[in-house]
Amino acid sequence: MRTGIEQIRLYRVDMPLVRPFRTSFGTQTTRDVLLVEARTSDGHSGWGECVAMEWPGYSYEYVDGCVDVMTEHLIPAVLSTNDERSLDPAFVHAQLAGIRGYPMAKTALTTALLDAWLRGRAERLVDYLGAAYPNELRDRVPCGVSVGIPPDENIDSLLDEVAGYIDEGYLRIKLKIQPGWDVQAVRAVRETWPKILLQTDANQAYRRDDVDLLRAMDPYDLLLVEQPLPEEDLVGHAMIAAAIDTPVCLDESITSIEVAESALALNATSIINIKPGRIGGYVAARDIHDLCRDRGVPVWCGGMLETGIGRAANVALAALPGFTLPGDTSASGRYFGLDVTKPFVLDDGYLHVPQEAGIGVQPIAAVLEELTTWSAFFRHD
Ligand code: NPG
Repeated sequence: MRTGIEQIRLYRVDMPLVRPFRTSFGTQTTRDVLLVEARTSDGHSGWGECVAMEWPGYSYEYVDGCVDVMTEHLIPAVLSTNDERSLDPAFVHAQLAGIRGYPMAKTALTTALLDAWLRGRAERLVDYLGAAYPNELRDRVPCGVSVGIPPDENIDSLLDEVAGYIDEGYLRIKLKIQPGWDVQAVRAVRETWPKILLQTDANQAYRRDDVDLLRAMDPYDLLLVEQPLPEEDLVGHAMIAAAIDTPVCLDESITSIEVAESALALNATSIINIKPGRIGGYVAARDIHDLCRDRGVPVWCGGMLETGIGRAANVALAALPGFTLPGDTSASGRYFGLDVTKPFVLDDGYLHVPQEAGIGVQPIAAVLEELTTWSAFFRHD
């Protein structure tokens, strides 16, 4: 028999964060991470990470729901054959095409399968995604950091946290904002560091009527404001974009390449945050990158507090040439005391793209065992 999927394993891993992460949609103190392992009949293991949170605060997906849709629908669909086609990315895509939604669950599973397939071919994810740009792929990517709303809502606490990140070498600061925690935070950071690359992220916390609140941040030379309005409101984003000087960048709204096209056509966004988990995988992410590059629209790689598994794949994606802005691809130490993989370490503001085949990293078995709270496996009948 030629190589096929032998087994799919799910792991729930408890990863305490080094500090609480507060956004306009809630506070996270730990990550309940769902990892997927795809074992092949020729002995390779591929890995994918599900970026859903424990509760449906950022999107409708959440960890228990992802386990359910994987168990009941996604895994049976990809296990319906175990010949060599079962790992082929185009075949996998076709197998899942009839199941709507659940992009985070799909991304985790398809990344594990893609990683296994690439390992079998001794090919790196970055080379696979960037096949159209072989001479323009980078071997390191510039990194920004996303700074939550301080639990005490104190400007000095914010400045202390930002100072620490700047000392570590981060090249761009992103401040989480919401009405009541916006212009004063932006002003304080801008006055303390007049030259730092600075941007904001509202996670949908404003409404069309709040245009004056958003315009009040125009004097502070921001790279962009991310997702000010509810994700469905593309026209509202176009109105805001026309009314303020700071460029609008969409995140939550961009759920597919079709929405990306619509948002660009409406002038609802002039920059796009690409998160594979939000759009259903790394191939879809690459396609949005290619579209934006053709149109001269800058993109950057978002983050969802990933472990080294998701981070490795994000860093490979961010090595494509259209990723012209620093991403939310911070070092492992920004999130976790102990990562499940060899930690990603900041080098002069950059993370290095893994050099091994596939996503280029794998969990350290003893760490995975220590942190796993639940696991399950699935194979052909
Ligand atoms: O560095 O990974 C990171 C975090 C970047 O701010 C960040 N992520 O809204 O983009 C976001 C936010 C997020 C994190 C959203 C976790 C959902 C879950």
